[in-house]
Amino acid sequence: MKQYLDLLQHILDNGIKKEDRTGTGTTSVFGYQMRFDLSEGFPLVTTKKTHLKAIISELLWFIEGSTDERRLAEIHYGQCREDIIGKKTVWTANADAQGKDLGYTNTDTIKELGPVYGSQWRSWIGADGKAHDQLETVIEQIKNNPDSRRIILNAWNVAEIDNMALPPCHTFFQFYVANGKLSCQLYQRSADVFLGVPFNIASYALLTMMIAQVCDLEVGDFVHTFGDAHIYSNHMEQVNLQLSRTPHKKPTMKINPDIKDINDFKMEDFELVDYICDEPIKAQMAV
Ligand code: UFP
Repeated sequence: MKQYLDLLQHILDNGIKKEDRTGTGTTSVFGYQMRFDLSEGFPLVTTKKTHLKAIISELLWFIEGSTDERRLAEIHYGQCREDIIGKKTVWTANADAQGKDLGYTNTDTIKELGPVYGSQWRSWIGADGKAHDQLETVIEQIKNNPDSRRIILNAWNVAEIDNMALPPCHTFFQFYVANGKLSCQLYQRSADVFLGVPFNIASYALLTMMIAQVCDLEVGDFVHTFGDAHIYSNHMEQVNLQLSRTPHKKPTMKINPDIKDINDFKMEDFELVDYICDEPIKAQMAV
């Protein structure tokens, strides 16, 4: 994952120090692009151990259309809600901070986040009051009109941004079909490059693989385009440690080939093989 280390180095070399919403302070660049050929292996960062389970469960949770953080915990831990009380996910802090502030239900067993990704992906409410299933539409377009230049899923629903516990960071993505291969480009408006981006790369790589499979296509490229790409000031030591490491060979992601409907994927349909990685590096998430 040289591309990822190059991005960290690029920010260290060219970034500008800025204040931010969380009060932590960042070094950032505006505008950057990475490209991963998905046929060369699965782009999971190898220079620190990265937990794929959190990535897969979050993606399945988006696909399910849920906006309840406790449902994500159920998928992640494979247990029912009473058994996962107190167990955290990557969204718990946001549910307990901004979600609560917005007045959403926040108990041990329900933690509402407002109309975040799941809601926008599967039921964007249009001016006509009808729910639009953007994910289903994208898949239908890839299958039936693959040359279209309009195969887009947009999570940035302007009218609902203020009601979300966290406005979408991975905001807008587009698919492209050529030579029997499916490519995906994501525009990420805001990126915590040390903690968030390894997740975001793996998540969209996986989504592209899943959609390619249900559309009977091979995988092409994942193109990752950034707006504000930042390193938080309290992640600098961790970034330098990671940059001192040498990337290992990419692992391989095996997906159960029998799944032909995007709604049918389960945790157990994914197997990561040959993941050789370095020790995890802990860091505080800015909320
Ligand atoms: N962030 C990511 N990736 C994500 C996600 C959040 O990098 O998938 F959900 C980071 C980016 C930023 C913060 O540091 O979370 C969101 O803050 P803001 O809305 O102020 O950009």
